[in-house]
Amino acid sequence: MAVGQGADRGLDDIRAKVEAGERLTHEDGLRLYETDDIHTLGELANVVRERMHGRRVYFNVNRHINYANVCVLRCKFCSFYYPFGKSADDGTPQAGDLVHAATPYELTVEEIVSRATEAYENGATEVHIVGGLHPKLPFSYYTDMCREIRKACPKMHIKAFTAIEIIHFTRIAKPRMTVAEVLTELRDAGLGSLPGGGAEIFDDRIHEEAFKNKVGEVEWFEVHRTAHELGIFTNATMLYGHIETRSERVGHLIKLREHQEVSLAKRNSHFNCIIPLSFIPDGSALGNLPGPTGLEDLKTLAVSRLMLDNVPHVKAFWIMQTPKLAQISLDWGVDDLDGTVVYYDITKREGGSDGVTHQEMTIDSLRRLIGEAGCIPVERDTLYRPVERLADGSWRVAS
Ligand code: V47
Repeated sequence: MAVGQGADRGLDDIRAKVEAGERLTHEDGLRLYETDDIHTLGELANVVRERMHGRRVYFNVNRHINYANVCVLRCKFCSFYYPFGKSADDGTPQAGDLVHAATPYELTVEEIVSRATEAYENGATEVHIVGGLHPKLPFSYYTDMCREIRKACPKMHIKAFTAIEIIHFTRIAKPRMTVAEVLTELRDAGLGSLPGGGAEIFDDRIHEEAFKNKVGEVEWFEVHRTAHELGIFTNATMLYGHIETRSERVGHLIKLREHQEVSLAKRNSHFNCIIPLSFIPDGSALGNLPGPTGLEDLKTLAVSRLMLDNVPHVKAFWIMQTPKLAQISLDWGVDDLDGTVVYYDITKREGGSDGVTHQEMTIDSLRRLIGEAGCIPVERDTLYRPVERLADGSWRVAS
């Protein structure tokens, strides 16, 4: 059946499960992907989303800071990294090189704090900080960064460092530290929660082909398990639309669901949201691939909502899905938009290699996107508590 030819009755059994709140299987997930009936898929995802959140759509006022692009890894999907060990003056990629950024950079702690402070003064409630695996920066760089931001911006939530960076810190710390020790030290310095990056696709084949020198799912889950045991909330991602199959995506979502099940039952915190990241090929070593279409984006967001029945929020990161599709996705299971962002170095959809990293959405445009979609905009903090803006320009977490 082609798109638009009416309801796919073959999904009736899945509809019955969704309406009864029953868990979907791997096979159900694949059938949802394979249907051409995009409308029924959206409707089903919306049943779950409305059961959890009604018509509310959350957004946040944040600032992303990417502290360094120098990296010991060479992930094929990444156009952000500058290979550690290559001198700056031969930065232009040569024949035979994997594609990568042309210029290395690393920010000082002072520069990071100054960017965070500027964001804080402009009303940001969160700073989201990640970067490449830099072999020379000491662990104290990261703890100082958190401590100094905490001092300068007492109310701002610091969401920082993917699981991959946390594992890197355990190795560069002198003496070496455990994941729990690293997380505890960062938390003492001001870290609030962990973002979901670095998950990619939990599958050995994809790991081998696209990011084989990076730690894989065992370590990614170890970090998130430890964080949840320590009561640190985290997010989860899935990077889709490169060399993985739909079945491998569904497998990835089920692994997250199983982890979440244990965190909810036995640990002190859990995943707050899943962020499906739409692959942007431009400038990466997989730049020959076409990347996902809009319908594949919508399907992936909807299937994520339906498979991850125990994760509260599904976030569209408009930098990757585009603002227009992110708006439409609010009827395909998405209840959360990140965010005002302001600067983002890791990917850029158009003109990716022009070096311009200013990518900003104002509060008014976020509210407009959400309102026009027939939804109720709710500004939230990182932990999904509603934020109240006061007449004097300050903000507080609503009680
Ligand atoms: O870890 C890298 C991915 C991630 C590309 O937790 C790419 O709230 C698409 O994790 N095309 C970083 N994706 C972004 C991320 C994130 C974003 C917004 C919110 C949150 C959160 C987390 O982006 C990386 C990697 O998985 N990525 N290259 C690319 N070419």
